Formats: sequence, structure tokens, C-alpha cells
Amino acid sequence: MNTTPLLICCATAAALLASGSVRAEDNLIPNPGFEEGSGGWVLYVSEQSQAVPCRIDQVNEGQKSGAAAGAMISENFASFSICPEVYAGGEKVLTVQPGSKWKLSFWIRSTEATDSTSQPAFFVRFPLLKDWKKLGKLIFIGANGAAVVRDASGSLDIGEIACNLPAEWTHVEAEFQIPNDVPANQLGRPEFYARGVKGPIFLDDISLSRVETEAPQP
Ligand SMILES: [Ca+2]
Repeated sequence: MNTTPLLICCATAAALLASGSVRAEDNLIPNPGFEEGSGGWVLYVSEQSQAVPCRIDQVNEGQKSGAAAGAMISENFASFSICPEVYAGGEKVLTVQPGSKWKLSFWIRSTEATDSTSQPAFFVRFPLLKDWKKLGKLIFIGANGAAVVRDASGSLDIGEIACNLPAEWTHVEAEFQIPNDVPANQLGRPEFYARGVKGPIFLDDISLSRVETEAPQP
């Protein structure tokens, strides 16, 4: 197993606060609270789960805020994910630079069943791509807010970062840094990934923003 070049969360945030002010730029997620339906989100179903009907829906009951939440729904145990449409090969791309710092925040809860043979798990995958075909490094963010970086060719024990799905609304917040050794102008995107889960998984108030550090004012 690779060593972990990056393990970020509260420690990094504390270090940034100590070194100067931290400014989070605007939220880069369109329709982040699913107030505008499930539009703007793209569903991916993994190859081994193609036979299982999966979908992303807007729900108007039990939401975290506003009038709606998003629901990742599968009719049986499946591995599937959603990604903002603008970053899924659309006209807009999210370009990230080496060493840049990012903050991801979202709320999650689930009423999924747990009698699957595999451990149901949820995590966020943030792949870095040179183009849409060449996968570089992958940043994984677990439901506990821990972030780890892996090469696309490397292996990852999902149990290392994934958490069981919480029955109550739970806030996940993670800061992560793009590795310094990746080329400039990598494409990145957040993929909310359910593995071996029988949905629904509810998501709300999703936020992705770039963190800028500024020198302390005298
Ligand atoms: Ca909402």
C-alpha cells in the first residue's frame, strides 16, 4: 500500500488559520441544495451494477434545508455515483493547479438497508485528469472528512476512508490539497460515490470552494 502523502482535515485548517486569514471563494457546485430538481447532476452506474435501476431524484420531504434534497436511489445493492453535470465533460470544466487548496462540504443521511454481503460505503472521489481519458491522481474523501491521495494505478482499501452511512443528517467537511507534483491545469470534479449501497442516500447543501490563504495583516 502506498504511503499517504496527504491527510487533511482539521489539522490543515488549523494551520491555515494560524498562518493568516482563509478566504473561501464562491461555491462552485450548481444546484447545490437540489432546490432546482435533480437537474445539473449526472448519474454514473458502475459496470457490475448495470442491471440495477439507479437514479438521482429530488425529494421534498426530510430535506436538510430549503424545500428539497437530492436522493441517490437504487432498487437493489449497487455501486453508483453522481457528479455535477458541468464537470462531467460539459462545456465548463473545473481546472485545478498543483498545490491549490480546496474545501468540500456537504450533508448526508441514509435510510439504506444493511444486509448486503459487502459493507455499504460512501465516499467522494475527486479524480485529477489531464483530459477526460487520462486519469492521473485520485483524491478520496471519506464520510469522516479524511482525505487521501492515490495514483490511478494504485490500490486503495475503501475501508480506509469510507464510513457507514449515517441515519441522521451529518455534516462532512474536508479540506484537501492538490498534490504539488501534478501538472498545471488538471481537470478535477467531485464524484459522490455509493459502493454496495441500496439507496436512498440523501444529500443537501453541497459546497466546493477554493481556499485562498492571505498573509496576515500587520
Ligand atoms: Ca436543499
